[in-house]
Amino acid sequence: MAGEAQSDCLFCKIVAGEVPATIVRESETTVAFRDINPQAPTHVLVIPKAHYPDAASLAAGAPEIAADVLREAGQVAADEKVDGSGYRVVFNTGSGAGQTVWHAHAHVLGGRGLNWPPG
Ligand code: DGP
Repeated sequence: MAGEAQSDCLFCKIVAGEVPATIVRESETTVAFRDINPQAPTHVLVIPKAHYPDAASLAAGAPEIAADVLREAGQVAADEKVDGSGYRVVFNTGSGAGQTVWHAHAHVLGGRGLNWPPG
């Protein structure tokens, strides 16, 4: 069923506490933790606790939780004090766009200049 934890999903395991992560924020519906391979001084992933494979399926299946993810992304930026200088929220969606973990997640990147267009 949509939203149910998947036994083979790395981020479901982080939600369950079965895989360690440096958690920086948690809400009723979301968890935020530091990316294992940071691409900027601040690189935090915000994920829904419920399993949706990507941002589009999250937005379609649980729009209120998608809003929670975006709100938490903004809170991470404020906590990390990158909101003043500017930060980026990225949902890689599909393997062609670089998605490698099939549990929806927002990358929150900041603390350095960010080029546009992205690579
Ligand atoms: P994406 O490529 O958009 O699917 O992003 C997946 C991100 O997940 C990638 O930046 C690296 C991060 N990641 C992968 N495995 C782990 C892990 O075990 N722990 C943490 N904290 N991050 C991970």
